[in-house]
Amino acid sequence: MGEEASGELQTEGFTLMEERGEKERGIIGEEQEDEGKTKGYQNNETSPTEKDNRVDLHKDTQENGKETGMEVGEPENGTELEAEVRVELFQSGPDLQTSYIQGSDLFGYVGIEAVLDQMRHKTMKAGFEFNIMVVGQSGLGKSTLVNTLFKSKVSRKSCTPSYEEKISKTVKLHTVSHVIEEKGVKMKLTVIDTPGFGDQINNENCWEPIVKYVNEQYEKYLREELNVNRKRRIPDSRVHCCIYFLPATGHTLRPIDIEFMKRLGKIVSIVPVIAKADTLTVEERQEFKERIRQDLAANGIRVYPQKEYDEDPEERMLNDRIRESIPFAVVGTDKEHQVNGNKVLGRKTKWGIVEVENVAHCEFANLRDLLIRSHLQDLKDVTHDIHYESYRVQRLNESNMNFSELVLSAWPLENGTDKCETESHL
Ligand SMILES: Nc1nc2c(ncn2[C@@H]2O[C@H](COP(=O)(O)OP(=O)(O)OP(=O)(O)O)[C@@H](O)[C@H]2O)c(=O)[nH]1
Ligand SMILES: [Mg+2]
Repeated sequence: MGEEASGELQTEGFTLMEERGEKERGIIGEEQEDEGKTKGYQNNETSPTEKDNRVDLHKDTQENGKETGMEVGEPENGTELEAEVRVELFQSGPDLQTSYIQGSDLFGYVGIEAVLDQMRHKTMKAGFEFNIMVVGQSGLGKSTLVNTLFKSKVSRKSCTPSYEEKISKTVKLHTVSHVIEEKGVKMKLTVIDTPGFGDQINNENCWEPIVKYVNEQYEKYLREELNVNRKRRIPDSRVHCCIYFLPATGHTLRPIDIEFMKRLGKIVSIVPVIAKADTLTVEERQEFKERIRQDLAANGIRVYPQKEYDEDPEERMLNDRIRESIPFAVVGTDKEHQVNGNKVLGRKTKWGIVEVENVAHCEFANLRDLLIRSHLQDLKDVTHDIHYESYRVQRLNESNMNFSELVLSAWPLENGTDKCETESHL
């Protein structure tokens, strides 16, 4: 706790899940490679049609195949393979035995879907990382919201009951991590709390430390990737989501909000929220939300989830609903109160208790669900496939594909994270 760590997240003893693309390729690729090795697979040239209709099996795989099928579930009647299945009995020697058997005679179920179980198992073993950053003007409740997130259902289990943190003004980049385990799946949730910005008389370039931090994490990842002896799983400290706090003014976006989101929206997934939403009436909140959406569109600001990354109509429908309710009007607290015999996180006022996790009171639960329940993997994918990819392309172009130069050159952002404090509640 409170350990100065030069911005480096503590990942020892915790293995990371690779990003979606890598993971799928990794797992499937690995399995195939292993099979090839252990079963003496020989890659014979075949026509594409032959390949399509062929299932390659090792001598004793017929039984294994059946076993796997049994585990996952029996095939439905009438689903036997129509096409002829060519079974090749492989031998490690140069002689290759080949025999032809009708698919329906042999089996009706190959068991490919078992790959899902394999992927699940691997993910459960490896766990994964998710990093959220909170940004906004000083006093808007960023640190309080971080605490709320950790005290809410996301990590109630992992919090010591007596853990009470006095929230004070944040003066430097501060990362807090929890390992949350649910049904055997481990997630390391890291929240990067930033000091309030925009408090100076001259706020020119006040977003620079944030841009720098985000890029530094991409740079770290890139260097690990380019390493000759790279780690099997690269530690991922990249910012998967940036929650941007808007003051509940009820007016329009301020120039500083526009400037910040325009810049950051290009390098990270931004989720804007209305801070201290309990200070707005229901009508004011609705009107303000509407006005912000108009301002975002008018200024060409790209916030998450972006339309162009929707993968199919189903995802579009889900994301449209989110886009209609963005920015989420949130309330944060570090206190629990008794309501109808239950302990709830809330803000006590003279008029009653604002329950933070109650969707009728505020949209904190919607934000939490978006981050953790519904879009966690998508946020990681967008970070890896879009934002990190652009950074990577730009860096490699800059160094003119000269990997050694990139790997050996001095760390350009060396001093960037030395003001960062890492705290872990593991
Ligand atoms: N009314 C209301 N007050 C809040 C809310 N969240 C936090 N506060 C209060 O606002 C004050 C500032 O909260 P912080 O969480 O320290 O704000 P911050 O954004 O981290 O500020 P810096 O660390 O200076 O950047 C505290 O007194 C909180 O109790 C909220 O949702 N509603
Ligand atoms: Mg703070």
